[in-house]
Amino acid sequence: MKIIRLIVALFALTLPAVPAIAGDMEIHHAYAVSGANPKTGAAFFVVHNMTGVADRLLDVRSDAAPVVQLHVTEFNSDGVASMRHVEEGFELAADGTIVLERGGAHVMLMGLPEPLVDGQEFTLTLVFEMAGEIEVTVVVDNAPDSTAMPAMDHSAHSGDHSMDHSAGD
Ligand SMILES: [Cu+2]
Repeated sequence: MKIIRLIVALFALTLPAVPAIAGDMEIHHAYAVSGANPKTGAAFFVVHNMTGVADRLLDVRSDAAPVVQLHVTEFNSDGVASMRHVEEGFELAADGTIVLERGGAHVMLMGLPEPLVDGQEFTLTLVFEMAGEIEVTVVVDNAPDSTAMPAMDHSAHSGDHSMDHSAGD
């Protein structure tokens, strides 16, 4: 009984995250946050290329802001972050993935008339070289560790640095 309930609960959690599928290009975890400057915001999503054909995310458009650009976040040797407009877009291998996430690549929204508030929705149009235009609904979620971006399995990296101190004493 407990297991069935758990499955139902998991299914319910999964429902809002059903990926938008268009031409086998899957877009997951689309959400946005307000920037430190309230006239700016950033949007994130994950693209899985299931088309079997190499592609490129050329551009992203939206009516939500006057200026919408693909950005990467780069760190200099002093660890200072800066953002760069990626005019050439992001390469997407056949069966490849593009991850836009906090602290990394993102869609930059500039000149927002109003700050982005939780629950607000807007549409992004992703422009692919091969797959064409795909519209994605983005939900604003300003929570620091947004549930819109479920934890990916990065744990594999951290587990391997097992301490060797136990052998000596
Ligand atoms: Cu940016």
